Amino acid sequence: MDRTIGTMMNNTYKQMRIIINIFIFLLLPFILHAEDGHNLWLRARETAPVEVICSKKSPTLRIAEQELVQGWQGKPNEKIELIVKNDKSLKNDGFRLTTNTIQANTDRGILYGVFELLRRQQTGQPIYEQVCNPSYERRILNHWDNLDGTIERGYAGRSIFWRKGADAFVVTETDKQLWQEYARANASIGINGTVLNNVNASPSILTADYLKRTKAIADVLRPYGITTYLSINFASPQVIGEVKTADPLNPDVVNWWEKKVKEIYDLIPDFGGFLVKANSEGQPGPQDFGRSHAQGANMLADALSPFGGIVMWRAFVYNPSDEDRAKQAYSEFMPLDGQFRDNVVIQVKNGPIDFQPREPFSPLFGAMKKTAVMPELQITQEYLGQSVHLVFLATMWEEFLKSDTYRSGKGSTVAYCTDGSIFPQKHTAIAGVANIGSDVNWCGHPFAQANWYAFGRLAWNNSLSSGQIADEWVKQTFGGESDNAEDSKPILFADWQVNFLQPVKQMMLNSREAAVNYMMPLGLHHIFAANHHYGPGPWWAPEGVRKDWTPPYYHQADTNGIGFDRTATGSNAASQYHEPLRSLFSDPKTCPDIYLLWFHHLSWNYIMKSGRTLWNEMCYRYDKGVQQVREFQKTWDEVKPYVDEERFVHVQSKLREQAINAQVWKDACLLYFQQFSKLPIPYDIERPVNELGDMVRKDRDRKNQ
Ligand code: GCV
Repeated sequence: MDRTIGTMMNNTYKQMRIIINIFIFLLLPFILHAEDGHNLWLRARETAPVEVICSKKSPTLRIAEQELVQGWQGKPNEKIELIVKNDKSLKNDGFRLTTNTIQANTDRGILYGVFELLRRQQTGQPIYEQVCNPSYERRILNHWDNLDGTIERGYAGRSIFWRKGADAFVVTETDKQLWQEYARANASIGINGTVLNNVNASPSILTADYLKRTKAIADVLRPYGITTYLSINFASPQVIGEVKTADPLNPDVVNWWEKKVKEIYDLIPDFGGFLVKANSEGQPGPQDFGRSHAQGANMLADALSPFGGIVMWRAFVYNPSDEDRAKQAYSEFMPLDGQFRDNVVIQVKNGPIDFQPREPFSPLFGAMKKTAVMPELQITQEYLGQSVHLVFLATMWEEFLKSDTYRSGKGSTVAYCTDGSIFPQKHTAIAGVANIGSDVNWCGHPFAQANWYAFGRLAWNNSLSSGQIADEWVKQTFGGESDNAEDSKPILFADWQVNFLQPVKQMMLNSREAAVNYMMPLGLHHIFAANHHYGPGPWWAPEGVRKDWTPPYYHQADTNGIGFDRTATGSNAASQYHEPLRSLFSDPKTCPDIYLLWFHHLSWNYIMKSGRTLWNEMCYRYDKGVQQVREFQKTWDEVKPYVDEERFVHVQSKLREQAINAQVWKDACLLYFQQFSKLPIPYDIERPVNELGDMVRKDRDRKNQ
């Protein structure tokens, strides 16, 4: 549902404003300067004077005023009024935008309105009277940052919040500056919360020194509208308290958490609450004491409730049992529907396994009707080339949010099932696992910044298209000023649009499908080499390792065929979906090709919708993925005149590595699976250039290092 409601305004005047706006954007000169990417999509630009009127004063409003003054690109000397006033059509931090006013119920809303206005000026989008309400009440980053400064699945340096050593608890001016820049970037895209530490949480986070540092961070983030949350370890009362158990029904445990929560709120009065990974991958939880997830979550929820805090309780659970891993979260959480307090939100990963390049949506979405459910997306590219591959994730998230669950009839998309449109939930939220670290450009790969940006934009408006997000991001990140060392002639916008914006946008929009093609086409999943989740490892299955951590568990390749049978003849995970999906997924003839091997084990000679055999189709898809990356390289080389040297060279070298890796993926998977199919790789596609034995050996040697 598009939440922006265009209203009123004389049409001719409106059209004039649009034309003036676009005209101003078109006139912007392009002069190239070397850039290290630290300024993200908020790069300094040529601005005009503006007069800002605001009768109320607050730190957030002061920032809003400053942003307008520093970023104004509209008509010089225009007057803009910021009005904090109750308006029933505004939800949470929503705002009403007109050409000369920004009105909101909250100071945060004003700040978001300012950033929206500036974004429209910078990207040439029209400004007219509109109400813009956020899709989700809480739009939260999850940092998997450890207290020693490392980041689990982080590929862009060390934590910006935590470090070990003598100065672990010293808050420097440099720290504060970085936290402020981080907060500003988040505010500019509507993110309003952050969980500062890893879900694999150290109990120490709740000790005095860490809470003091958390307060220092929260104080810097607050004026930017960012609420602070922490991940907690369920066994904390036992580990750092004097309590003999962590049983959620034990009065001493309840008492310990109540006191701890009070201590936190004394330091941070607007603290958001806890994120909990319990009884998952070795983390402690209520089941250690024979209690359910609901009993564990509710105990924490009751402690937080007097202060307005919430619990985000993760549904990422799976045991080394015989039950298909894809089924386990649903099996465990569905019976608990209706048992959770209204300040508990169940945080569910987009897919039923684990952030794979492609998964169908988790069947929990829309199924839990009496419990608040929030999506968890992964911005850090754990399974999508980390900070080496250019993969724009907005297309994946758009596919996910627009997936129809059919739970309340046709059109019950994941977006509507989670944003309050269908089910009344006291709190709505969405989380993204951050890709941010201490690297100068924050995210490692210059294009990985686009994924942080896309998460924020979709969290604000879950109906935005990935095309629009890419368009905005490219304009703000590469448009505007530039200073081409080879040729200092100004670049015309029309020229830039055709020769840079369009091809780069297209490359971004194709990039996720390319990654799926060269890594795991046709519904294949989790066939990575051990643990690092980067390169291929369809062969990896050492003795003694949990079966559901090894690729053969997922691809099930044998001489008869390939794929995981999740129909009634297999694990029957398909039955967890609502009709018509259950039937659609269960029949290979109607199952979409993109999920075919997720739901079916099919013979190598199975005839696909394309008319090709499964084996041939697989070969073509792998090959296509490699060709797509080769095309990205050409695209990037061709846009050289329009990018500063620093970012051009950086991306060019990343794309070279991606092309090499894509080739390895194709060769490894095709040569490995060919041992079972015993069929030739179609003769019209490029031959493998790597030996299977070498790739397996390299993988083994790397692990032994
Ligand atoms: C934080 C996957 C990742 C783990 C991560 C886990 C989770 O298993 O590989 O690094 O742990 O998901 O989401 O809890």
